[in-house]
Amino acid sequence: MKNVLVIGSTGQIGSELTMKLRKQINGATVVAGYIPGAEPKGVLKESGPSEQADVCNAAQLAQIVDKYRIDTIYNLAAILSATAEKKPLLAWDIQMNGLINILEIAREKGCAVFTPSSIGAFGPTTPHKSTPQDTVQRPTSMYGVTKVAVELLSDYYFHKYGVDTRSVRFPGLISYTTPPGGGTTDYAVEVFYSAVKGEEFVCPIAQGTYMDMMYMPDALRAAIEIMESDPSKLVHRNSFNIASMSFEPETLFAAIRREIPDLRTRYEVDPVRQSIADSWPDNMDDSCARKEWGWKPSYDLDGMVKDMISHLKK
Ligand code: VAH
Repeated sequence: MKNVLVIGSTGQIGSELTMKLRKQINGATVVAGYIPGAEPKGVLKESGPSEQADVCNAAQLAQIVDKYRIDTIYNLAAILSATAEKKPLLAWDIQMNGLINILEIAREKGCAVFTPSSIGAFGPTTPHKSTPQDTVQRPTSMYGVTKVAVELLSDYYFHKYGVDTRSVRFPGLISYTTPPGGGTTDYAVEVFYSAVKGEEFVCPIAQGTYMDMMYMPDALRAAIEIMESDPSKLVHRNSFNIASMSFEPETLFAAIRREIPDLRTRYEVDPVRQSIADSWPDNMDDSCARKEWGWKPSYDLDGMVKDMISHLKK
């Protein structure tokens, strides 16, 4: 990767991935793509080029790819699961019409493409424990429907046109830089802010609801390592299960209380997010990612909790 376009560069993943790519790849050009109203600010703006990049504007994307001779596109534009239930057509438009624009440009101009999938690509009939790499995918949320279609369309462009598409199924991502918006797993981020502010946290997800989660540094490393891996070793492409930890709210709260003992919590279950969470796996089997491109997480629950709290306290 030398010249990279990050679409959605001011979102939860994009804001940190853009900075990591700029630091990690010597001499790289990493273009921060954004939409009006979500312009890059501060170090994200000052540390490299940024361009308005609306996934639904193919001409605009093509012009950026030509201008910077982009060889890799990270497509991180998405409406997350809970918001997608409120705006299903917008989610379809961004996730699907946006993706076909990107894949057509990648086909014409020879770019590699990373469009993440998610645990949201599984549904109630998927095996919940040690969810296999290849299994039933009948999601019941619009977000999940788009993620299965993202996986299938990305594989189609690889098999039919040789476009170098690769991606991972992200667990719920936990970070302290840019809060997520409208996700089912967001509770696992929001509770940290309540804990450091000494506020009671009202949890929208019921006790006992297990979901795969991952600390952002591991997620960013996965997104880069898969794109830099040896393609001849890839049996799968879109998208690899990757896992690091699985917990239910009480387990997370207990880990936080080991650092902040007076954390107060109570439950007010949000039926929309709860039904989505119930349809998702408890934990994924990521043996294919480990075998085909050497995936290995480096943060466990306690390591993540300590690092999150130390950064948020600053
Ligand atoms: C969501 N954080 O909750 C996102 C993600 C795996 C969950 O897709 O919608």
